Amino acid sequence: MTPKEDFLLKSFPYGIVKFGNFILKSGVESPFYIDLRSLASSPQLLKTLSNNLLNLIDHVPFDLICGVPYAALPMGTTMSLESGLPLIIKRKENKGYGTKKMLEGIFEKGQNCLLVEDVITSGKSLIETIEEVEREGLVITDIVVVLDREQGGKELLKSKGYNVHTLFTINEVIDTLHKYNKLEDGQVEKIKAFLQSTPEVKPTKRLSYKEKEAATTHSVGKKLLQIAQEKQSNLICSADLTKASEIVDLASKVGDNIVALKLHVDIIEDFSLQMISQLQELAAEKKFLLFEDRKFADIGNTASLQFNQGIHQISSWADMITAHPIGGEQSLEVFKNIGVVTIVEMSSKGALTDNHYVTKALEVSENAQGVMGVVAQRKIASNLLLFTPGVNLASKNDTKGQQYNTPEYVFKELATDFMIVGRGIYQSSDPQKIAREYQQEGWSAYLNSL
Ligand code: 5BU
Repeated sequence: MTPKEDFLLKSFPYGIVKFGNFILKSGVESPFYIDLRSLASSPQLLKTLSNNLLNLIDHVPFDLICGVPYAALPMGTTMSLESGLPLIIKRKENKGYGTKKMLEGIFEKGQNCLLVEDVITSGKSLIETIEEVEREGLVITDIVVVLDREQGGKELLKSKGYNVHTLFTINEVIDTLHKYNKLEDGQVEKIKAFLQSTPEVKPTKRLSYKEKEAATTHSVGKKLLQIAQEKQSNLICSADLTKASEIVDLASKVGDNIVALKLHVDIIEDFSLQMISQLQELAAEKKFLLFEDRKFADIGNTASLQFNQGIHQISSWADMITAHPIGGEQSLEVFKNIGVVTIVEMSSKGALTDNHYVTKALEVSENAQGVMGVVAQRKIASNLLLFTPGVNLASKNDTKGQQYNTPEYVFKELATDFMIVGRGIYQSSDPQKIAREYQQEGWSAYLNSL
């Protein structure tokens, strides 16, 4: 057994490779997930690993070590202790107060900093980190990485002039685990097939609304897609106004440009079913759906009561509703004869919807009857429709944590199907005109993304 094999076998019980279905940051579904954070639970393994990493770059001169948070922080720290070279700490986010520094520790502009990373996949997130460190005046020439998922990252960085030194490749890991009976033949075949067929950077062709309409079995999903094509719009206006008359007025102004009007009925001071009748008339005349953004989040029985009873009588008029999948599949199946859109990821800063939550939330949403789509801020590997709020042409954020993207970004980069715009429209002095602008922007961004 080679020392590398010995290291892998000793690390395996710490759960560094997990098998199942995982959604990666890019939205790609992977049959395995690498997580090296637990290695810190074995000081001996961490030390061995860090010395192996130092050996990989023993010919490279550098002044500082910086581990990319979080997985590589203990590795960087151990490398610093073993080599005697100083460490700097990179923040994941700017604190927003105090010195607002991205890097903590003592360094001088022009010093050469070795970056330490746990896994390299497409290389895109590493490039972002490099840019952040370089912005502080440090020089980066070399990056040392524990595991290469062999999906183009190393080549991408090389093309930008960086040397990437990797300790293991994913194929080496899989082969070693297989050789020592930690993985069955079937699992190995599945993983190898995935590695060969689905490079992370492979652009996935996005389906047109017409193709999606043919593929979807959800009647409300079909209807929404038909309206989108007919009106050449993928715009949902969020009418977050507190007076019934203002909402009806807004709906009459933007109705021609939207596919759905999104409401928060619980913020309306003078809510009445009469207001709803007025909106329904406008919806029929101007062809849009009524979308209640109620964000149900309780056990099925309570959610059912909130949906069917109370003064809002949501089930009697809404075409679509939003719900959190946090209560599990059955809690979502109480919404009958309606389009359910689940929230798998939120747009607000610091939202708890991390990768793990998104993976599980998507799984619940796909399995639950009646779900037509999801709300997220990322590309999703799913046949469900994707709805993206947090869109604004003029702002980047608000003062309460909202974060905005442009229509171009959400259609091109996230391959969303529908964008949701609130204040960008209803706070404008001319909502009709601005809604037309969002409609045109959204539609051309969609066409360009095909
Ligand atoms: P804005 O005014 O464009 O920021 O409004 C966005 C709307 O979308 C608002 O009604 C939010 O409640 C809603 N929203 C969101 O902004 N971000 C999310 O992640 C989810 C909903 Br879920």
